[in-house]
Amino acid sequence: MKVAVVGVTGMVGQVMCKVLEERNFPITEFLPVASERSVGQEITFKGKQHKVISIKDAIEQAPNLAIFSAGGSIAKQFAPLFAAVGTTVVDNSSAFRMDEDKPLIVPEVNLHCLKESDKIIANPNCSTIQLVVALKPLHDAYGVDRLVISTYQSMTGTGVQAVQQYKEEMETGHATNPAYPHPIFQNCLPHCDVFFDNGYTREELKLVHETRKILENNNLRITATAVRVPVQGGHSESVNVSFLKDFEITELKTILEDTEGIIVLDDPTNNTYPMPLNAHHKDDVFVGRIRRDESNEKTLNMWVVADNLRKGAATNAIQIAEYLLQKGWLTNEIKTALVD
Ligand code: 11C
Repeated sequence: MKVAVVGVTGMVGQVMCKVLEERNFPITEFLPVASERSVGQEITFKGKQHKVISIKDAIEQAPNLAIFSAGGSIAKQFAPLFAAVGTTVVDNSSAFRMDEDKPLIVPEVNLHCLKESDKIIANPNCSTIQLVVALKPLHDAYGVDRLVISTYQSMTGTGVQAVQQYKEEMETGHATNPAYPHPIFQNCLPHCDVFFDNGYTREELKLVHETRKILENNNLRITATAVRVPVQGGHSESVNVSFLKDFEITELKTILEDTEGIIVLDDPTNNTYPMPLNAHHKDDVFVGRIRRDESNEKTLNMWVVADNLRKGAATNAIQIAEYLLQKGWLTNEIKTALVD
């Protein structure tokens, strides 16, 4: 397998390399790709040094797979060029997520939406991924009707500049090149990504639209408030779910416990509940504080935590790639046809 990681020097790109190594993805040729200013830089992958190449050079090599974490405009421009040479692209940006003809995939939830002919596959937003992993088994059992979500999102979702802002504010009280319009050290901002005219942020609307697409129900009623918190380990979400059918809380917990990819941590008497510190560097989605909403019928409260750079980005993308590999769909057929 010839595999390109596009955006290899970024925060998510680096985690992608780590996850590819850890999961021993069968790579015979590794193509680290980044912007022109990083070309020639050395990257260590599986104990060997590799020179970063340009995206155009990578397309010429027609890899079987290109995993993108390079932002929406790079993805829009270059993912179709990779697809045209037969490469399958798994893209972590928002560029293609809502395109009707592009699948938006969380392997625990909707692998059935993938087809052999899909050449550009979208990886959802981190806050959506952990939400739908926790919701899917409950949706199957009781039918989700309405969701009220409040997120507590790690600074790593913004990137290196935000983590740097936090460090400088902590050390000197002032950041030289802040990522946010306000301090993040000892603060929290009800503001993730840009605001739209309706008063919601792009992050909040991603939660609405991506969740509907992945759960294949455009009638789901969803509302969200996304908050940035001075945390590094992962994103947390308070999720209030109203179901169509009533549930029994012990049965509901058992359903979550029996679902692959979910770890239930829910023992309030021993102060046991999910926290971003413990989710850091892990691939599971952690669920706790599972309790009935006593103010509303058929409604549940739960707390969902995951490492946003791993399950929320890199791991999810690589799980998609593993499925494509297992199906035998990373064949680079177009290129073969051209060469023949
Ligand atoms: C954040 N969820 O935490 C964002 C980061 O659409 O993939 C990822 C943005 C995206 O700010």
